[in-house]
Amino acid sequence: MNYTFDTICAIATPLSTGGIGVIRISGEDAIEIAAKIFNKKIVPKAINHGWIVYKGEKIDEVIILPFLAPNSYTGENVAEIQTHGSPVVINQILNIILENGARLAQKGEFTKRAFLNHKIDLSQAEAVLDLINSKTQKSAHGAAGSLSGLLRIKTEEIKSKISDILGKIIASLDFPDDVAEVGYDEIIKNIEDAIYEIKEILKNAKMHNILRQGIKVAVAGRPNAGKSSLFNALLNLERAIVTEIEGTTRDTITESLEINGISVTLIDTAGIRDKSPDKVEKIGIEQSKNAIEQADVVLCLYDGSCGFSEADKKIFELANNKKHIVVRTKSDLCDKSNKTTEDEISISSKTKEGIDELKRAIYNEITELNPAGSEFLTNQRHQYCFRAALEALENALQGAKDGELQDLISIDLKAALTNLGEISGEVITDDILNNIFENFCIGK
Ligand SMILES: Nc1nc2c(ncn2[C@@H]2O[C@H](COP(=O)(O)OP(=O)(O)OP(=O)(O)O)[C@@H](O)[C@H]2O)c(=O)[nH]1
Ligand SMILES: [Mg+2]
Repeated sequence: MNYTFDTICAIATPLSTGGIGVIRISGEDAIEIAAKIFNKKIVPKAINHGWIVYKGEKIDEVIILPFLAPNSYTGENVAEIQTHGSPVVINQILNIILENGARLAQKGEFTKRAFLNHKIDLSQAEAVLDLINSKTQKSAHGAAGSLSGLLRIKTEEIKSKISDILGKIIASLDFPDDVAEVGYDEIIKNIEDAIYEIKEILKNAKMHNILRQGIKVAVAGRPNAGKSSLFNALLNLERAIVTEIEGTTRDTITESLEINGISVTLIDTAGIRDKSPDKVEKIGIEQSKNAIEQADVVLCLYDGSCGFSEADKKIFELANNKKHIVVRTKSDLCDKSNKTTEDEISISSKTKEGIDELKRAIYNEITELNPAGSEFLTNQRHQYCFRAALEALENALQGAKDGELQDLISIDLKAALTNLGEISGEVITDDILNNIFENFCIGK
């Protein structure tokens, strides 16, 4: 792969009014370009305080932090300019930098350069994105673990187990007179160890995806079942309109909350009924069905004060093929012993009875509780690589158990190493690289 490293620049902070704004310049000419627009000499490794000057006019009082290659985020010369946080001023300074020879960075180009200049591996670059996008403390913790290299270290450990045995096999094949053939027991033991480690990581894959992306929970049921009341109770906020009139909620409403460190998008839906909905309600009902379709978990509500009916059953059937929790509402109005199903949860949005139990049930529904599993985060690309490596190792293991020629076993072991090498980016194609960095924002 050939890359040209010209000098790039971008605004690194959100473009809105704030205390400060940061513009980053990276590349061979970064310090030189910063010096051209600054009213003082730039001293390396120092905090430089002065003014950005353009055509003799003072533009903004700034601080410039110069980092000399290779001791910077990108591994190149970097100048970080801290301006006052006015979008107008920040844009003006960016334009002046562009006029002086830098090019506008593409999405994720700073982090891509950090990877290409061997400052971080690919799993760490991806962790930067996860950390920026973290919605909860738990996902930030996992992303920070990956950023600090925990995923890389774990992958390296597995790779070294495979490399050890592969090295011995190759040595005995290349120098049959000097090196004895490796015992099949030893080969089997090493492969089994590597397989075990990979399976342990993949066990947490679902949890990692949930931590990274959050989940969607839809509140569904007949009109007046108490959906909006429960929606408000879960949010602890009077967000949705609640009345005794059937068909109060017309549109789906979405809000975010956190349950035990998981980001949840909660969706209140319009009550579903067959009888006499008007045109607007009909559209709402269609939206409700879509929301159920797209949700990870559906809360199926029925009005406990009226009892379970055929109409409730019909709605619950819409959620049959996905994770759902049956919720009996208005428990303050009804006899608690009168349950329809064993594992339903009785709640009252009025007295808040059962709300915490319901939150726990949502959490249990989506996670196999494994607190140790969030030390680092894997994404779908890593999981794909681990699965491919696992498949190759299982082939190798079968071969070893069958006493196959070690030459053939080594082919599968090499394939597993290649798959694992893709995680850190040591084996990588341009397409994969571009895909990864496309998800970043400009300036990172
Ligand atoms: N006593 C009592 N009343 C409740 C409870 N939950 C909801 N209600 C009442 O039931 C009625 C309907 O509640 P909503 O939350 O608007 O019901 P909904 O399912 O959103 O109804 P639609 O939006 O019309 O589909 C309102 O009068 C609420 O005050 C509860 O836990 N206890
Ligand atoms: Mg409602």
